[in-house]
Amino acid sequence: MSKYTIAVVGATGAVGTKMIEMLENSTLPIRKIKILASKRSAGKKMMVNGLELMIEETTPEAFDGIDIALFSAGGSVSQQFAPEAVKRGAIVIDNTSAYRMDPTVPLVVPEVNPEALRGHAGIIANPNCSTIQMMVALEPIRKKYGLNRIIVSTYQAVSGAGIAAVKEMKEQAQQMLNDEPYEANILPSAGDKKHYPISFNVLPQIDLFAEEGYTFEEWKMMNETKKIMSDNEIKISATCVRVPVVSGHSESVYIEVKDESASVNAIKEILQSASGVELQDDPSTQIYPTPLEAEGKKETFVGRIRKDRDIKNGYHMWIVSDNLIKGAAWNSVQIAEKLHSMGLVKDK
Ligand code: NAP
Ligand code: 12T
Repeated sequence: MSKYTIAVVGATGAVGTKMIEMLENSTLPIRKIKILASKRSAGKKMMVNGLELMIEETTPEAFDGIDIALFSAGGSVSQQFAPEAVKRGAIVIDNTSAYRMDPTVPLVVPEVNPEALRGHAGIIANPNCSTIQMMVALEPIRKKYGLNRIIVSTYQAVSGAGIAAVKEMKEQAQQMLNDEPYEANILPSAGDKKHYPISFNVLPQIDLFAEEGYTFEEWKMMNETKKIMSDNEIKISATCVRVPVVSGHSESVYIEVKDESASVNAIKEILQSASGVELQDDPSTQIYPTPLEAEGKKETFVGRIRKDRDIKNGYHMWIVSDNLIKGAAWNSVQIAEKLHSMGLVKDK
């Protein structure tokens, strides 16, 4: 059996460090891991699988001899280097939004649409963190009862915006507790003009504003859902909100199923045996998912399942998962494992 040389681009970042962790525990046959970042980190060392590895600068030549490249260093880095990696024979699994809506690029959640991998032309896109966990929970329900409509409000963790954003939140919290002056320089979006503190606050903006008053994060959720579920008819609207949580996105999700035979108990039963899902739902003992308890886990947790009081076929639920694990690093490594088990990685 072949063994793979795997590159992690953005290895020093919030997502990249988790990718390395997931690779260390993966069933993939790995010959070597190569860690790439910007010029700033080149020459520094990181421990990978008990070995001290040197971080290298991301250049076109760095992809010579690479079988699989996991990208998580921002959209512009993917746009610049993913085609270079593919040219050199690597399969790229891209965690940024650069290629997600490209019709030639599969957008994959392994529990939902692994077959889409068969059509790949070198690049595979990892969906947005908020989309992934919602797909894992809703696809088993959709398979059984069909889905007309989704309305989602997110409660997103700060680690989704990178290591610097988490550092800023902790500093603000410390300063606020000490009654000291504080600054806001990153959130809601590093690329926007105005900044708000996230500590002891809630911000109804993730990423920049785009068309019709929705933010890009909201558009990503709406567009990616239709692509992953291969259903352009599904009605979906999203409101994406940042909360002062380090890791773990939570979502309040309202759905309308097609089939009138659905019930709360039947939905619970489906989720009980769904792959990648853990049902945590018992109001009588206060069992429901929280982001702190989901931290470090690969599963998507679902609870608070209720029937809407007024809308026939309407259900509400609460979906939680670690945004850096299933939302990013684990979904990417899981895609690599699927590519391997489906025989889709070329032998060098
Ligand atoms: P982060 O903590 O800020 O880390 C950024 C990483 O990118 C660092 O390793 C950094 O290396 C590297 N980098 C920056 N500029 C580079 C360049 N010009 N060439 C090569 N490497 C460069 O950010 P993060 O939270 O890990 O997120 C990284 C990217 O992943 C985001 O921009 C986003 O596109 C994507 N992401 C996707 C999801 C998802 O929903 N699936 C979730 C979070 C993030 P240095 O140490 O050298 O600066
Ligand atoms: N702005 O992968 O800020 O498109 O939490 C993921 C997370 C973009 C993405 C965030 C973002 C993405 C965030």
